Amino acid sequence: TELTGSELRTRVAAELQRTRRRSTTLTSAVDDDDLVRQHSPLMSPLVWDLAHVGSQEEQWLVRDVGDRPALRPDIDDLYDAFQHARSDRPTLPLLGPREARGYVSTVRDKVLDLLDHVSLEGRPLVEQAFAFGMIIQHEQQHAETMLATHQLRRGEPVLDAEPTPHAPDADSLPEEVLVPAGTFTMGTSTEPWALDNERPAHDVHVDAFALDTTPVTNGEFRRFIADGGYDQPRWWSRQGWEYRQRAGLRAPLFWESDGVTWLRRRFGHVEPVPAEEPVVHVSFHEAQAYANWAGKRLPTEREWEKAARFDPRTGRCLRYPWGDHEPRPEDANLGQRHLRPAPAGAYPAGAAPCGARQLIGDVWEWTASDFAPHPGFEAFPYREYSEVFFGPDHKVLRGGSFGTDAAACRGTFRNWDFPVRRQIFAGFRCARTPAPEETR
Ligand code: AVJ
Ligand code: FE
Repeated sequence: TELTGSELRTRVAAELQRTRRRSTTLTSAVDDDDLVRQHSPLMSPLVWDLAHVGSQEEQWLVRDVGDRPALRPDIDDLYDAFQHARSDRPTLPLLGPREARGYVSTVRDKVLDLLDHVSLEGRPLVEQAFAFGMIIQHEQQHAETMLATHQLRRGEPVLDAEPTPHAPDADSLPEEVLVPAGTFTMGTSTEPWALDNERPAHDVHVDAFALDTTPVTNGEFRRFIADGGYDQPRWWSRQGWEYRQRAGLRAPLFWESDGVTWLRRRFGHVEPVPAEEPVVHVSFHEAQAYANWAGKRLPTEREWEKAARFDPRTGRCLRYPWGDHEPRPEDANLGQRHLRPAPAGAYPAGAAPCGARQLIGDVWEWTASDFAPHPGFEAFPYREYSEVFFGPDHKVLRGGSFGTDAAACRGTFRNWDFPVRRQIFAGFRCARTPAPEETR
């Protein structure tokens, strides 16, 4: 459904505003010392993320789309993620908290003004307000990054959230769902704000596979730990075992044991690890080791997307597991509404046609696949968004987490990271190649 020009402008303005409220919350919850401090060498200071978001908005919307004069060309380099590693960013002459807040609000005022005047036709960058959608998604992606910084931060809790919904029929769900062999259309050529790496739509054959109905839970992961999973190289790839040894891994990040119970630190709260919640803060290597131990494997990215989008009743793909409508609160745990995953089996309304639950929201799910271009990929609007990351160094994650906003999440959305990363809100579910008699 295409929106008219004025509906589109109204929607863009509302999304910009909603997104900025989130950035403001995440950067007002702590004092100025905490904003400029580095909470982990893996992360930028929060005040860097804030001004970086403004800098990208200035470059793409004020200068490029709006063709207006530059505001702060002198700081382009400071906030270019490719110029400075995250670990070095605290040593840069960054804008302070007050200056950064002033800068992002000045940029935003210019953008809201030009949104009323600029044509939304004639250039690929503005077609269906793409550049605005890209900048909204960019700010939301940094809001998730800032949330991960909050999780790494030591100290008293400063963020609040509602409790998660229950999973009333969790006990009666099958452990796995079966997806029959066949072709489906992966990716998209029609989703207006899809990023370059989600394009174009293309047909892919996928053999029959079984997929866990829900993500692997803390309770299940504890059994892997108790069975010596972290001490047995046979479950790990060679690289995974080397990493496990080097990093001294024994449990997911943020877990600690007093020898009897496992506790976890979550946004400043120390609490018993809840058995029924999807495990989060595990690396690709830990996910893969667990899957091997369980006699299964990680799903390929194609399998994940087919499970999440293919509707065998029509032979077509949906935008989301539940259909084509935007995520509602009863469909998925998105948008930092709950600062934790919901129990496995929650969100029956968000189930995919194959019966799998929680494919969108709760935890990012590691896949077995390297980040690679879809056939026919074209970098747009810049090579540094996706293209420079293609290759065997990055594994694909799918589905979004409780920290991901709906604007930056859909059935085709692709995320990627190094296989050793654990500070992101990542978990996984397992897949399995069924025996021939199971698929008859
Ligand atoms: C798609 C989440 C891997 O955070 O590095 C933010 C998104 N790109 N700014 C990242 C992104 C540029 C990206 N990920
Ligand atoms: Fe960025």
